[in-house]
Amino acid sequence: SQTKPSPVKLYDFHPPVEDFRSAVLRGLSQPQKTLSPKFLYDKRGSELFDAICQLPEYYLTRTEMAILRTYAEDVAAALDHRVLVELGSGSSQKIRILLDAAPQVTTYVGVDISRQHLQEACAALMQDFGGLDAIAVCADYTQPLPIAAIPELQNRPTIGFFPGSSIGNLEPAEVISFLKTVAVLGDLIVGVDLKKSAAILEPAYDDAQGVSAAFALNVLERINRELGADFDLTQFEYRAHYNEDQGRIEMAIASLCDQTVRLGNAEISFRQGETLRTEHSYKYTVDEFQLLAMEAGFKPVQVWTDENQLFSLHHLKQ
Ligand code: AVJ
Repeated sequence: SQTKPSPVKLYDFHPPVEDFRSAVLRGLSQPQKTLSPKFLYDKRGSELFDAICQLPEYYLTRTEMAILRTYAEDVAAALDHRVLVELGSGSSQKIRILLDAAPQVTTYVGVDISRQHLQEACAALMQDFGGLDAIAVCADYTQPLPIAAIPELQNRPTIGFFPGSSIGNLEPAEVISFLKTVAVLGDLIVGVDLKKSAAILEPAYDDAQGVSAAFALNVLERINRELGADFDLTQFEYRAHYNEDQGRIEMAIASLCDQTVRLGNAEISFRQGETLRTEHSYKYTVDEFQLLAMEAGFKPVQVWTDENQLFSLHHLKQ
């Protein structure tokens, strides 16, 4: 059957792409070698992350979806007639649960730095939800949203949707500044992973099939391919440890020997056992996250969780 291409309106703010080479060189020159988690998501990395979301050990995605389905009516009521603004438009499945339950929502705005993925997601939503206007905003949502330049967001009540515990990659102090930045959206629905035992957390981040390890180690392959480095992947291993004091999973790549890696003209040395940090994934109790939200000026009004208290979905108001 012929389908007409949906006219997706695009506001393109041309988010600057940080120079991968300089970011990697800078990160690998620090005493604690560090890479930003955003570099994990090249094409292969995004595929591996999708695979992580299907793992039996990775409870986050399926639990958040179950919460959305269970409390769809309540969440739909929280959306009211607002313009629904999704920060990071990767979770089409989740937004669909919300839109199914909230036919009164007539405008969806997806904000993402990946232009093509975003436009495709918006087009698909317009095809599947009759009467829905889906607007693509290509921008970095960690930076102040230029809402003055988006007529659909002006003089209309909005609500931000930030699922998946993506907020867990931020340090707690960064969470506060991030929430202050997105406060222009008014209300917020945020998915946050809950604190729980290391016996559940560690396998979720270091699964039996080795997908989490492949996801982290893929960044070394990316550096080899894109920056002409010579990381020998057999000489590194992935580690995920729950730091209970800090309330975070610490993900890193450890060097299995003393070695020197060439990166273009630079040389990077690793001692045996030295780590390269790839991610922190923070976990919060409901109270801890509500306190952070209050420090950013939000009023926590509602929280939905699953019966096993694995995951939380917060409704924050201005
Ligand atoms: C995308 C940040 C929510 O921390 O659970 C999953 C990333 N890394 N397994 C998480 C991740 C390894 C994920 N977030």
